[in-house]
Formats: sequence, structure tokens, C-alpha cells
Amino acid sequence: MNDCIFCKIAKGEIDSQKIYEDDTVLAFNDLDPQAPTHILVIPKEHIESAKDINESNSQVIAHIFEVISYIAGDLSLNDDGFRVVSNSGENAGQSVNHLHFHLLSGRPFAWPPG
Ligand code: DGP
Repeated sequence: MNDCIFCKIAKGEIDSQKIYEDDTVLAFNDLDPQAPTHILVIPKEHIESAKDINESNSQVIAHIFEVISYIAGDLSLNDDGFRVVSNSGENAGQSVNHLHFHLLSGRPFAWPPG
């Protein structure tokens, strides 16, 4: 999508601090970190949010979780743990309409979320 920030980041048109990249997935540091580790993991193709996951694109979602597991191991997040969050829609606080998974670690997280 032309006016989508995360599409531009995926294409390299906007800089990001990359953590991981392959043909279909990109992981980069969040601009406004909410924890010592706060990484966004996105599909390079434009999918608006979790509401748009279906059998035509779910392969990349499965791959995103493989990537999350790889990053967690690579950055030694497994001992203390981590949280994966995807906000979908207004009430959940989604502010960028390109599906993304927040990978958060480095401090305790409350449950239930606010
Ligand atoms: P959400 O509120 O769940 O839609 O999360 C969007 C996140 O994206 C938010 O934590 C801030 C981050 N973000 C927004 N614009 C940029 C950007 O241009 N670069 C980076 N690295 N992160 C961004």
C-alpha cells in the first residue's frame, strides 16, 4: 500500500533498526519502546490486521511465529520470558494498519492487560 508506513519500512524506503529479515518477514525495533526489548515483526505483504488472516496468507503468519522463536533464542529472551501482542482495531489500540506482532521482553508484564 502506497501510504503505509510499515510497507515503506519493509521496502527499505524508511529506515529501521533491523533485527531480522528474509523474503517475507521483517523484524525491527519499535520507535517508541515499551520494554527493554520491543521488536515489531511484520509480514512484508500488506495485511491490515489479525482480522484479515485467512487461508491465503496464514503461511506467512506461521512463519512469523517461527521468526519470533528464532529471535527469542538469538537474543536470549527465553530465560526471563517474553510477550507477543497484536493489536487489532480501535479498542485494542492499533495505530498502524499493517499487521504487526510486538515482541516484548526485559521486564515483568501485568495480566490482564490494561
Ligand atoms: P500499534 O499501536 O499496536 O498499532 O503499534 C504500532 C507501533 O509502531 C507503535 O508501538 C509505534 C511503532 N511505530 C510507528 N511508526 C513507526 C516507525 O516509523 N518506525 C518504527 N520503528 N516504529 C514505528
